[in-house]
Amino acid sequence: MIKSVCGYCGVGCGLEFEENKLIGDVVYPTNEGKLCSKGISELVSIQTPTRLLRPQLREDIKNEYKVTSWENTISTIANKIKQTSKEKVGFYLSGQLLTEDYYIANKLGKGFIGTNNVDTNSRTCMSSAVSAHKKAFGIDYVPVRMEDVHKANLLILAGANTAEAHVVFHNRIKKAKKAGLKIIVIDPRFTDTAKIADLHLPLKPNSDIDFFNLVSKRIIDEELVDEEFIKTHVNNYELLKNKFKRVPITKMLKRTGLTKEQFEDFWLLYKNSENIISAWTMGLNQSAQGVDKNLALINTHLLSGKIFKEGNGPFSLTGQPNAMGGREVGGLSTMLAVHLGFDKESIKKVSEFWNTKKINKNVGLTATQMMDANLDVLIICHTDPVYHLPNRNKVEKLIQKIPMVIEINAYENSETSNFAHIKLPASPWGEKEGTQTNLDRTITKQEKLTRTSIDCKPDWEIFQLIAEKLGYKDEFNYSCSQDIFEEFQEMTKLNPHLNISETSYEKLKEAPFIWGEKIRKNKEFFTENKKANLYFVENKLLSEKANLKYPFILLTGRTRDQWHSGTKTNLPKTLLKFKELNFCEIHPKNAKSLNIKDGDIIKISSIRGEIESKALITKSIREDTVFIPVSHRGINYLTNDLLDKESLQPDYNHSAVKIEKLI
Ligand SMILES: Nc1nc2c(c(=O)[nH]1)N[C@H]1C(S)=C(S)[C@@H](COP(=O)(O)OP(=O)(O)OC[C@H]3O[C@@H](n4cnc5c(=O)[nH]c(N)nc54)[C@H](O)[C@@H]3O)O[C@H]1N2
Ligand SMILES: Nc1nc2c(c(=O)[nH]1)N[C@H]1C(S)=C(S)[C@@H](COP(=O)(O)OP(=O)(O)OC[C@H]3O[C@@H](n4cnc5c(=O)[nH]c(N)nc54)[C@H](O)[C@@H]3O)O[C@H]1N2
Ligand code: SF4
Ligand SMILES: [Mo]
Repeated sequence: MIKSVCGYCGVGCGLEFEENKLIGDVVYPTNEGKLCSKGISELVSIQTPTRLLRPQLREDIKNEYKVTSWENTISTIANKIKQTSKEKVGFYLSGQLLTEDYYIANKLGKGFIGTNNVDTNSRTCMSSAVSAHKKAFGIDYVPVRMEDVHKANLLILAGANTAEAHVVFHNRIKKAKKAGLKIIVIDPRFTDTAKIADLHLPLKPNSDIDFFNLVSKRIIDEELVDEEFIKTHVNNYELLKNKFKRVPITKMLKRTGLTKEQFEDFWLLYKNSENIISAWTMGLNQSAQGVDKNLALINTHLLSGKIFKEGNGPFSLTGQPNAMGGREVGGLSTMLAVHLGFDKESIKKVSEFWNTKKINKNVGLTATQMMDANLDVLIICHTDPVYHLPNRNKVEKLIQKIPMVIEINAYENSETSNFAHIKLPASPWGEKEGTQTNLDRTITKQEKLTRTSIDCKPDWEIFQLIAEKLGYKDEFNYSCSQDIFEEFQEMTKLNPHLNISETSYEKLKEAPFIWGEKIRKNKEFFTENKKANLYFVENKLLSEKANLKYPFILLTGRTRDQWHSGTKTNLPKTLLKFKELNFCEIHPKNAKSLNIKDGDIIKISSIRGEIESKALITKSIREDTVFIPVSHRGINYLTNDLLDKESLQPDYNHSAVKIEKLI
């Protein structure tokens, strides 16, 4: 029997593999033996005919790909990089990469090619939370663990649909509910998660800042502020107190679209709860004010002192399996490595550690900037930007201007593959080993369960080959992923709060390791004066607005059994019984006025593009919105490419669209 971990979502469920079968690991702390349909089907996805199995190359994207050798593709890439100025090279990585893969790519890009254009699809996912954590706590740190739901009295889920996106954690929430946990869901849609809520608040899209400001005001007005905690642990309270007090109730309530009664129902549950966790995901992060939305929520916990206590705290739920590990390594272009930035001292430390003089002192391009930056070489690994970036028609135009696009993927049917010149076959989950950090800082070892397909290589080996061809053989001299992990562990000592060096591959084979537990025990913040920062933020109403021509706001999100673009889950021979993947939720009133019936094929358009889908008429959606899941591969032809100005995360969820019936 081999123990491993699911490679899909941030819950990171433990698995056991025996005689070609996968089951949940009963003693694993996060899932206690449970798995969702995606975890159960991990093995199926390795055996599909859509696997990418050979390196392929073409000079022009109008041509067909031709199968070629590793030697040829790696030489072509290295030669091109040598001829290109370093600021014209970009690495587009993924929160689904293992820590070892991430580490190597970051070291190669930032340390040796000398470009900080090393970013990740986590930019579209977690970057607002990262920025807010750093502003409020002085460090990118999640102060809550999943097991805390059993100690909480109230769980607020804001813009998070755990029933479909963090399925096994959702089971745990249901268990806690049976033992008395109260649940409030704040989401414009009546989601599957809302079905288990004691209270659902269908607020207007993008009014979360107004809502949480009302909560902060009320905490202050009713003297529920934890004065002692504030005195020792929080900055700016006296300075901002009156700003919170002056928040205009009627105006803010109107903006949220909630009634006074709904807010009072919320408040009754809130003020009577000793221990409160507020968890959030894309409904807050993916916004033109994603960082501010995060801060508005975090404020409520700092004011009431409900943080760093069991069963309490602001809980950002990471989406991808290793988005957290990527942050630890330094996989964002706005960070250098191991939570260090681009200040002089950090650059010196990292340069010495890697024994390089090539590190550039300026932050690099973000994933959301790379397409529009006249790059000459773009290496895309374990992600599908043509599918996932907003305003796809524009992305398709821009990517065609990049002379060399390299795609490292384990499957051949990504949307990006239509725009790449070189495709390199990676070994997927099950054919490789390495580590990943889940949403509550738990580091787990993924094990190799079957042989690696002949011409496929683990992602780290592919970066190693490129490094060797560029002349960095000694600097990238690793014989296995353990070598890399150990170097990374050594590097984390440059930033001692990352106590990752306390574990080892041997120990991880037996049990997971949770980093940063001392931080919450010692109530440590990492700002200059070691206190957390309150920020007063206001809703600037930046998102695209519905108008006469495009009268609905499009919300987007997950479906339970599908993983994003579906290369691994939407398979012909899948064991999964899919929930519907392609639909557009429309309120019955709108359906009636547009003469649309359930199941009708409809056209949805925005100012940027159009797609077709199937009408699903439901009262679970607000009248001013429609919902299309990201399992519709064309979703981003519609979405707006407006970004949060600090995190540069897209405002995916708030694009104005219209609907027409197709005859
Ligand atoms: N409209 C809208 N757009 C969104 C979002 C939204 O909510 N709404 N969400 C955003 C968010 S949060 C995210 S995280 C992104 C996700 O967007 P993507 O990351 O583009 O989605 P995936 O389909 O998960 O892409 C992963 C790719 O990795 C490949 N792969 C699988 N295994 C391996 C491997 O072992 N090695 C390598 N090299 N490749 C492998 C898969 O075949 C697939 O092509 O989408 C973003 N886009
Ligand atoms: N089955 C499955 N699970 C997944 C994934 C997958 O592809 N498939 N992907 C993983 C990844 S990478 C991620 S990032 C997570 C995402 O996890 P979640 O964010 O929980 O999933 P979404 O379905 O994107 O849910 C976002 C919710 O925000 C709501 N929302 C939209 N706008 C607003 C707003 O302005 N305010 C509020 N309060 N809510 C709003 C939407 O209606 C939606 O219900 O899921 C992870 N888990
Ligand atoms: S909840 Fe997430 S980690 Fe657990 S089995 Fe499902 S997809 Fe995998
Ligand atoms: Mo994500």
